[in-house]
Parts: sequence; C-alpha cells; structure tokens
Amino acid sequence: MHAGLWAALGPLLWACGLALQGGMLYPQESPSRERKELDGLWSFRADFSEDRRQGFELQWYRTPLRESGPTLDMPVPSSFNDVGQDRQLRSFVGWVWYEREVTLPQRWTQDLGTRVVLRIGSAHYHAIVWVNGVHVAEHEGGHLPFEADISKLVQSGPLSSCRITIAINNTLTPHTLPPGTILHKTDISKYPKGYFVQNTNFDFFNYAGLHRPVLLYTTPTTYIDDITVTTGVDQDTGLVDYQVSAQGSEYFQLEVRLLDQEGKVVAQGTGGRGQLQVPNAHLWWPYLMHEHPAYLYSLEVRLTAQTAAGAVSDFYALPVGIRTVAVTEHRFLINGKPFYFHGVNKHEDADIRGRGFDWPLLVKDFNLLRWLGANAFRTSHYPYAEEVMQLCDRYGIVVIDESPGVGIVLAQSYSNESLQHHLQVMEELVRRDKNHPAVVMWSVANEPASFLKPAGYYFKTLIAHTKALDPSRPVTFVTNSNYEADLGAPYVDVICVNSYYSWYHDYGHLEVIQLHLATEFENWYRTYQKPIIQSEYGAGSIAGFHQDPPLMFSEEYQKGLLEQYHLVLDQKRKDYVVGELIWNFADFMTDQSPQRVLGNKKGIFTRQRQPKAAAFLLRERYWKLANETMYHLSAAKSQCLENSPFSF
Ligand code: BDP
Repeated sequence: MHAGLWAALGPLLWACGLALQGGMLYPQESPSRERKELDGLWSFRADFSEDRRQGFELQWYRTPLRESGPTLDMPVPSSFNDVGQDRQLRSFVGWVWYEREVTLPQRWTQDLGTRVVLRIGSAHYHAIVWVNGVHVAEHEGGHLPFEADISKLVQSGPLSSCRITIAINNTLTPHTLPPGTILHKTDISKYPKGYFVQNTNFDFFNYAGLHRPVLLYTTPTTYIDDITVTTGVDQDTGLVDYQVSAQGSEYFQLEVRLLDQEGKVVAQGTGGRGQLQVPNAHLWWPYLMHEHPAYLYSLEVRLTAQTAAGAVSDFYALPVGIRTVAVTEHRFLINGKPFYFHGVNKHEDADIRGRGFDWPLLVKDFNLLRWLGANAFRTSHYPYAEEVMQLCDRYGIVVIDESPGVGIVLAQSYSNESLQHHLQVMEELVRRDKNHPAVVMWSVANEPASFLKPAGYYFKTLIAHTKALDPSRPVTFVTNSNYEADLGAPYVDVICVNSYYSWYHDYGHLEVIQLHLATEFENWYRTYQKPIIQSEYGAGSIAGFHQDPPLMFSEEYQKGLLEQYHLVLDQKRKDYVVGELIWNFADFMTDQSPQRVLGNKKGIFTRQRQPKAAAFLLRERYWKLANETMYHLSAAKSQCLENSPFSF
C-alpha cells in the first residue's frame, strides 16, 4: 500500500478487523533462503461420514493417516476429482484429508537462526493445517496462498522429519467467494437419508484439493517480509518507488540495488523506503507493442542485522517492470500510449488434473497465446497461480486480475459478512500480485446481480477499498447487467461488459448482432463516458461439427458469430472500446446440466488445446490489430519472429 494511504487507512482497516499481517513474497532461493517442494504423492482420504466430521471427532491429524483407516495416493498439485474412478469422490462435498511426511535437512531443524515456513499455494476452499498433530494454520478462500511459521515445531525435538496434515472442505456458502448453497433433499421416499447437493451460480466445475505447489522454505529469523514497488516515468527517467518491511528485529539495515538485464547496477538506495531513478529506462511494454517487450529489472534487497546470535543477512530479488497505467474518458493507456486489449478469458482447467497447476500445460498455453497474437487475458473467474503471473511479466501478456467474486446473485451474498470476506480476499490478492507489471487492472467480481439494491453500497465500498490498497491501478468489475440498472457501474474505472447475442437469445440469428451490440455500446458510453472492454463474447462449438449455412454448435457458427461482433468492435474501437476478450480460450469442465455437453464448449481451442476454426479467425484478427494499433509495430513484429518458435 502507498505509505501515506497506509498511514491514513491502516487504523481504519484494523478497526474493521481487516489489514493483513505480513507479506506474501513468492518463496525464492537466494544466498539466505532455501526451498523444498512437496509436490508428488500425498496420502488422502475423503470423510464420507454423514456430517463429514468424523476426521475431527477421531482426530485424524494426531497420528499418521494410514493408522485411522484406508488411504489413497493423491497427486499434488491436482484436483482430487478426476484422477480416480470413483463417481462419489468426483462429486464429493465436504472435508478431505491430505498428509505427507517430509524429511528435513539437519540445518533446518538444528539451526535456531533459521526460520522454516510452510506455504500452501492454494487449497480449495477452507483449509486447516497441522504439523506433527499441532494446529498451525487455517485459511478460507481457494485461490490464494497462505503460510505458517513452523520453526518452533520442527526445531523442538530430535525428529528430522515432520508430518503435514491438511484438511480441506470444498463446501461453498452464501458468504464464500464464490458463493454457493447446500440443498438438503429431505424427502426420504425419494432420496437417501442425509442426502444433499451443492448448488452454485457459476459456470465451471468446483474442482477441489491442493491445486498449487505446497512447499517449505527458509529465511533467517530476521528477514525481509514484504516489498512493494510502484513505478512511474518522467521523460526518459524511470521512477521506482519501493517500500521494504522486515520482521524479527527492530534493528536492521536495508540496501536496495536495481540491476538491468545485463546485471549492471542502474540505481541504488538504502532504508525501508525511497525512490530509485533510472536514467534512460527501458520500459516494460506489452507483447507486440514494442521491439523489446517485457523488460524486467531486478530489485535486489539486502537486509543486515545484528542479533544475539551474531550478524544476519537476508537477500531477496524482485523482478520489476517500469511502466505506467492510466485511464482516460475513452482510452486505456500503458506508458502513455493507447493500449487495445486483444486477448482471451481463461480458466485453470484441463483433463485429469482439473484445476491443478501443471508446467507443460502452462507453457503450452503461453505458446498458444503468442501464436494467437493475444496481448492480454483476464483471470476469469479467480486468481491464477503465481507462476502464471510471473510468465505474464516475462512475456508481456497484460492481465486483468480477477477475484473469485463470481456468482454473487443471492441477497445474502451482499450481507456485511460477505462484504468483509470480499474485502479480505481483495487484500490478499493485492498483497500477492501488487508487484507484477503485467497486472494493469483489478476486477473485483464477475456478473454479480449488480441491479439488486445492496449492490450500490457493496461495490462502492469494495472498489474504494481496492483503490486504497493500490492507488496505482484502475479497478473494475465485469457486468452483464443493463446499463440503466447497474448500481456498481458508477464506481468502476473501465466498463467491462459481457454479452452473448445470438447465443443465449435470438438463437441462430447472427443477423441481429450488429444492431444489438452497437446500441449497447452507445448506451453504456453515453451514460458513463468511460472506456469499454467487451470482456466476454462467444459461442459454443463442438470441434469437428460442421454446418453450412452455420447452425449452433458448429465451428462455422462460432466463427460467424465472432465475425459479426468484430464488425462492431472495429467501428467502436475508433471511439471508446479499448478491448475484446473472447470467451473462452479453451473448452472447460462445468457442472452437469442439460445445457452443457461434457462442459462448456465455447473454447477456440479444445480442452486438449487443439485449435477450432475460430482460433484461426482470431489469430488473423489479433495480428492485424497488432499491425494497426501497436506502437513501433514493424520492429515489434520482427522481434516476435526472432523470439518465437513459430512463424507468423
Ligand atoms: C458468462 C459467464 C461465464 C460463462 C459464460 C457462458 O461469465 O462464466 O461460462 O457466460 O455461459 O456469462 O458460457
């Protein structure tokens, strides 16, 4: 948070029970830090007891899981749903238990100057963690990391190993994000005793488990806890404002150095906050906007402290991209130049692993994005893995970073309890992602019932809070409401609007799209005078289905629908439309329903990442848009040719 604002808002946030303690720097190795990944097979058991609480009653965390009953092998990271052959486990709702024994390096358990931290990248949704049977952490929210300092536990006895137990519950309530409800079917003439199902108002499968890496890492006991960087530009000089906080001692020195990609020190400073000035700075430009996109400096932070045990040093190197973001009445500016988002909406979703993090999948997706000529995506409908954000920084893929506020449609989900949780989630999201140059805007929600009366206060508060946390980025939420009824729209910086003309209405009638869309854009702009992003549009198609003239679900219909949208987007982008994000990058899994055929088929790639006809259409369009709109384009294109394994 900006220092001044923190001073002003901090006490207020504490009074509301908010404001997070400590930072959430991505664990990295450095001369003073080590990490140990706990990916691989964990022991697993779902608690099928009627109230799902047997694990707590019998204290499954007290002894190795295999001693309290049968266990399965479960890969981490992965969703647990699709790896097995058990129908009941696939749709399981309630507590599941994960466990892993870890052997620790001797130094970690014997050197009292070492701090050992357990970090869980994401556990969906509510997680409780024990180490050697002792409760160490609890966290709500399925898409953001949390940690526990376990030094005392692993350093207190003769053991050179520790047992990590994590209980995870995927039950959603009207106050979780996303919200959901449990429906008990009590008619025992039709349903077995105790039968219940989980209902949600979002269109993706509620995958659960340990979705992202779990790891242990060390720091010295006096350590760099958090770094916040914001950047600016003054003519040719890059401005890097930094703020560093430390924990473990009140007496420490901080030195910072900014290194360029050649390893040359271009600026340096001392103390917990300051401004570094970088003459002739290389700016961080999006992919296809500059001949050298995504330039990253490295901010090396060094802490030294005198402790009772002697001198201590800690090092952390943070990638820094120098860039500015601004919004005018009709433009979105990056480094003062108009930026047009031509990209996709994604999901973290794939065969077998569900929402589980997977490097090959990640690299494939980025290669597809670059092949497509996409310069942006939205993290629909929840924060993505930190490793994804890091690649966006490195490749220059611009991100609209979305919270898991999807499916907020019940009146109860606008209660104070829900709002407090949403505020907390935004704090966790900003804390995690604030230093990524790729992130250019926060999205607090997707398609909430923003016409309901409490939505005005809810979004006003949420957006103001997010701006106070991070005054350097615009804030939005994604709507599908009518422009007249939307009570949140007055508070956003950019209007992000989803529409599905000739798909969910006027089925089959591609001829109505142009008029509908042009009218809609005009209404939004006339009412709010803010730039507009077409944040979703699309049609389902089943790969290999062909019909001409086009019929719904054929590849031709999907293509034809996109073409109609493009005609209007091409008109309006001259005025105030600043972006278009296709729904969706790839086919993805949803709950079962008569509207879904093994999931949502609006991908331009299949779930296995093979292109449908629409992918080629978009590829042609995105490269054309890059040619027309991008800054220094000819140079950018030759750069892409050089750097890419593909020919464009
Ligand atoms: C939009 C939602 C998205 C859905 C999409 C669809 O934002 O999550 O998957 O509709 O129906 O309204 O395909």
